Amino acid sequence: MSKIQEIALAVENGKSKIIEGLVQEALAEGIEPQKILNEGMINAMTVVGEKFQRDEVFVPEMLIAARTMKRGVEVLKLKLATGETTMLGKCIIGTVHGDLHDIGKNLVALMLESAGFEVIDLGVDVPSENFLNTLKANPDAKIVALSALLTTTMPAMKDTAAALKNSELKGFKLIVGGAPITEQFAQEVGADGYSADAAGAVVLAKKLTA
Ligand code: B1M
Repeated sequence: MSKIQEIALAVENGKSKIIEGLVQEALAEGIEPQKILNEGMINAMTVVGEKFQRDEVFVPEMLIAARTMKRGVEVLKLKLATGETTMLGKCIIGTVHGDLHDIGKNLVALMLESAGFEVIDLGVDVPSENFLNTLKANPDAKIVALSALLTTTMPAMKDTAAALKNSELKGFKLIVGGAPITEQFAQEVGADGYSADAAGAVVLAKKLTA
């Protein structure tokens, strides 16, 4: 079994005690951090999601898999950082109201930060007023980034986008993403951009603030 397969199995089965060692071993073997992340951990979470849909695993198993992935990402953090030093401006990020998923949002935050953005991370289950108040307190913020993982929280993303876009603050760009979000939905809610993944979110944020 390849190291990537071992990592994927560890995430799938929530083996949080061995994940750090496996990721370190993979790095020592010279496997690219992005490959460890995408082919090892993110793919494993997709498998967990599919098993959940088939009633083969339940919320506790999803939670344990998520914890395992988080520990793995901790090891990758420094390697994923590009080490850029230019300051590109402030970015406010959060997962919208009603939604507790944060792994994807954390990856976007990590990669924005490593690309040179100063990231203000509001966490998960963030009401629209929190985004708005944070933007008011940081009127120089260049990007507001919203994440949603549930179809049931897409309306909260829409409401947050409306609250931000209808505010008197105009100097920021709004970007959105998350598994159920599409380019079309992004346009519907008036976002300035959409990305399907964390790396794309950085490209987008840089383009919008250039
Ligand atoms: Co939940 N969950 N979950 N879950 N969960 C999903 C999302 C689901 C697809 C599983 C399934 O049924 N197949 C499903 C949603 C179905 C739907 O709405 N269509 C689901 C459900 C139903 C639920 C509950 C309702 C289950 C229940 O209670 N009955 C519940 C809801 C709780 C809530 O939020 N209110 C729930 C709970 C949970 C846990 C708490 C147990 C746990 C989350 C723990 C945590 O995040 N700390 C969990 C998990 C782990 C998952 C799956 C298995 C994995 C999510 C994940 O972390 N993926 C997920 C299945 C799946 O996604 N395949 C599932 C890895 C992560 C890197 O990917 O977050 O997609 P992702 O991020 C990607 C992109 O989306 C993008 O970049 C990242 C990659 O580079 N991205 C952005 C994300 N945000 C972005 C923002 C951007 C740009 C890109 O710009 C701003």
